Amino acid sequence: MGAFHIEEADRPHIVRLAIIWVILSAIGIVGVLQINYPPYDQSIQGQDQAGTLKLLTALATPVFVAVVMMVVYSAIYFRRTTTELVDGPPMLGNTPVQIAWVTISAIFVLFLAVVGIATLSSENAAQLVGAPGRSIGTGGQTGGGGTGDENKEIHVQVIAQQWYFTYRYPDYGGVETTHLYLPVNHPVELHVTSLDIIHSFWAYQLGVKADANPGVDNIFHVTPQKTGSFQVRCSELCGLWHGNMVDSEGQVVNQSDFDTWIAQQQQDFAAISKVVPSYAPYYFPLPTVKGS
Ligand SMILES: [Cu+2]
Repeated sequence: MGAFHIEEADRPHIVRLAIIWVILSAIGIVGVLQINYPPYDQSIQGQDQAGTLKLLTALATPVFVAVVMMVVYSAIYFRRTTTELVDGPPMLGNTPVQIAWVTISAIFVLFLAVVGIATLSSENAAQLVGAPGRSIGTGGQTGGGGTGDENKEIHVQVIAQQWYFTYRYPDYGGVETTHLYLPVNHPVELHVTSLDIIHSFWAYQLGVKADANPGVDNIFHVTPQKTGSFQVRCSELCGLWHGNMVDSEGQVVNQSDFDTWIAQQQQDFAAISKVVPSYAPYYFPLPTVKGS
């Protein structure tokens, strides 16, 4: 019991460990900051997630280095050379060690809490988790914040079922497709639902993962900021062909390509859109569309 005391013989070890720790931590932090973190930057929201992951990895690096360093160092310098078993000095009741332990841990945890709260309260995170009860097809101004057509969110209904996704565009007469097309730099409001059992819509590169529950209109926001293809898969085990709910043909395209594509879709869908409402949570695709 009593004051923390460092044996004279231990000082070189402590100095050496401190130097090794600082050097390896610095190298480690520089190294992990070079990594391109998932879900990358195809959408503004995905970029935020990647930034948070990068920060947390950098913060964890000194802790990881300290643990590995002490294990390796101890294995090298303090390995048992005699057959005699000797207990080390007891740590229980060592007040300075306890205070240091609690203080350092508390600083880490509080810092992470502040970073986490700041990230979650940011506009982009708020967009991504969405707000319940918003009606669709009314030209809602959520997320984009602007009043002009440029910033008006495009609504897309994501309909999951065993075993594929269908997408409907209520702003364009409810046209329907099995591959998700989105224009670049344009806020999108996703309405995720399911026709049968629980699925999960996961557009990994866009940073969107949304539960698809029957009878629930789950609202998410995303703003793609890079053109290119992306993958959509189901991330909720939903039966025999769950693995079939993967689609690599999602596309983020520029505005004119999107306009051309949606015009073509509207033409193809014209006959159907006369009898099917542009949006309905109870909507079921026509049997002929299934499996296409
Ligand atoms: Cu599934």
